[in-house]
Amino acid sequence: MSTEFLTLEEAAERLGVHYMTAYRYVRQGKLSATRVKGVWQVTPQAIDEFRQRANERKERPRTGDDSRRTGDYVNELHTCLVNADAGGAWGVLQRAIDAGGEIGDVYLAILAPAMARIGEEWSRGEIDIAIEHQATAIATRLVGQMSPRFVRRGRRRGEVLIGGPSGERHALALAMLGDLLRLEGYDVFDLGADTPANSFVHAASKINNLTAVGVSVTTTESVEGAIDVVRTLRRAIGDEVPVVLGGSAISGPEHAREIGADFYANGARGFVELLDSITRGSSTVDDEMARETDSKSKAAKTTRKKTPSEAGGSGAQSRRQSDADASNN
Ligand code: B12
Repeated sequence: MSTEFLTLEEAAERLGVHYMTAYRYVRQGKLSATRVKGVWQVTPQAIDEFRQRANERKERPRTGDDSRRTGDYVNELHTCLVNADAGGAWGVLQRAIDAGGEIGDVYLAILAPAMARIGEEWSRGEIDIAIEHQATAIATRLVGQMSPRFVRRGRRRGEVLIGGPSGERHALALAMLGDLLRLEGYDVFDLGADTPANSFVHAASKINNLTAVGVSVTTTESVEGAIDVVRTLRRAIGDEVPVVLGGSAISGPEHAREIGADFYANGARGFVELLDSITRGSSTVDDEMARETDSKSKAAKTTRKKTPSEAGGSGAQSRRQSDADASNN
């Protein structure tokens, strides 16, 4: 029986990571490989085992020490943000990264919960809006510093356009969402907040293989703007490209459908799962979502109008929200 071996470059390609990342996995003992005459050899089985362990890590509930630790980071970051201590805030994130946490969790389990707490304190009248603005300015700089770490080389999984409609001012959420999609190998075009409907069309028409358009709706004030974006996009580019709504002002799939969108995605990770199912079909998506994926690929050929029941795949999304995302919304 002959055993197929992959070079480390090929293994990196399969894992969708840079060669040096794959090399680090080998050095850390996370990816099994043997060195023969100076050349690393990796078996397909080792790749499968690596992926399986990575999935298990993702699914493992955050309990015990892990969650206590994450909670500490949130507390420390919150203190730095409300005290306008930008250096301290960066230090907290740096420590979380050095401790070997998943880079996506630095956003979803640390930065987003710290911001959510600031939002709650503002809404209860405990802190002045000036503190919230100052904290947001620092958080925006932190995201700018973190952003290059979310760039992934290797196979591209699709192109995604995201933005907030007119009246929507929550640009920070979009910046974080964009990075989280990049981390998964998507090319992201982020229009930022308060984008007129026609500008969504302009940007969409310039992207060759657009996988989906994501519209962020964080406050009820921007729901009208979202309706306008969906309507204008449909008129201009038909229904070939799925329009996905997300953000805390969208209550779920029904709400997204009322606005005219194809899907609702729950948080960044829900969006990634949905995009994955749109781009390649996935064994993890349930039947409902798989049907929707099928109808989407057909729609690309026939550009027929979708019925509301076909858009029901979004219901599946809401059941797959990660714990981390739950704390954001
Ligand atoms: C910073 C902030 C602001 C800043 C925004 C500046 C900026 N550059 O972004 C400023 C000061 C401008 C602001 C203004 C307002 N804000 Co404000 N703000 C916040 C705060 C504190 C943090 C937002 C943030 O970035 N969070 C981090 C991100 C990552 O979390 P997230 O927004 O939940 O995003 C996640 C998901 O929702 C999802 N998601 C988001 N967009 C999309 C899009 C798609 C397609 C998908 C799939 C997923 C998705 O993915 C993200 C990651 O998982 C939140 C508190 C909070 N809970 O977040 C309040 C909050 C959002 N704001 C709130 C309010 C009420 C307002 C104002 C109306 C206040 C006012 N009276 O003026 C205005 C509205 C302005 C407007 N028209 O948009 C409320 C919203 C309540 C609601 N749902 O209606 C919140 C929740 C505060 C609160 N607890 O009451 N705000």
